[in-house]
Amino acid sequence: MPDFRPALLIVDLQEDFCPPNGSLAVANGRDIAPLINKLLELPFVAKIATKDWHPIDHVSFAANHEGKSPFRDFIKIENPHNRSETYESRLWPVHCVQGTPGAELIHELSASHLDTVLEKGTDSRVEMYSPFYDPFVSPRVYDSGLAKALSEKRVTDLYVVGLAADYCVKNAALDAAKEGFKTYLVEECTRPVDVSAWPGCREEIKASGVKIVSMDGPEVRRLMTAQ
Ligand code: VGL
Ligand code: ZN
Repeated sequence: MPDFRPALLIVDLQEDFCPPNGSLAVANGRDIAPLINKLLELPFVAKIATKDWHPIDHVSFAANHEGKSPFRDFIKIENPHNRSETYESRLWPVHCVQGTPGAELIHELSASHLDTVLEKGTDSRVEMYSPFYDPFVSPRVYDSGLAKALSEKRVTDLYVVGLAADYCVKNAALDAAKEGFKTYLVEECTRPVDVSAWPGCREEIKASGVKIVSMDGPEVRRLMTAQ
């Protein structure tokens, strides 16, 4: 039997991404907590939560760009080390500012079961949806060390859940697959910002090699019998 060393990655399950008060609340975002708590009871070799953890001058906040509106407007982000590498990124309301109540993990999450909490999006110059690294490639600006930490624990399979399905969860899953982990997105344990675009986004995630699985499917059930 090949090694099966599963890890759980809970992405950005924070107050600002949840109703009723989150500044970037994802519809029904809080409802996924009980199912994620069930996953936290299972024998993963690592249980990691990420926090979006922005400085107040973060490039993704519309408020930091005169005349720009959150959700509607985009901005060109340049690689701070190579101004010819650019891409268009969506602007957001101010959210998950370091040390504020909105940046806290939601209290419904059984946080005592976590072994690591990783902060991301801390460089004000770059957007970082993925908890692995920023989207620039020549050169990369920021690496969180997550891929290294997972390989040191000899993780083979990564189960990804959390918020938001179409941004940070998607990018976490895509990078995990790229890093060579067998990657599963547990669909009941995530919610998208943009519900109408989710079917297309879901196909894109599948096409990247990530398996979209269900709480009562074989990929989760096998964890209940794993040693
Ligand atoms: C996220 C938008 C901005 C996420 C983070 O966690 O999906 N989305 N920052
Ligand atoms: Zn953010």
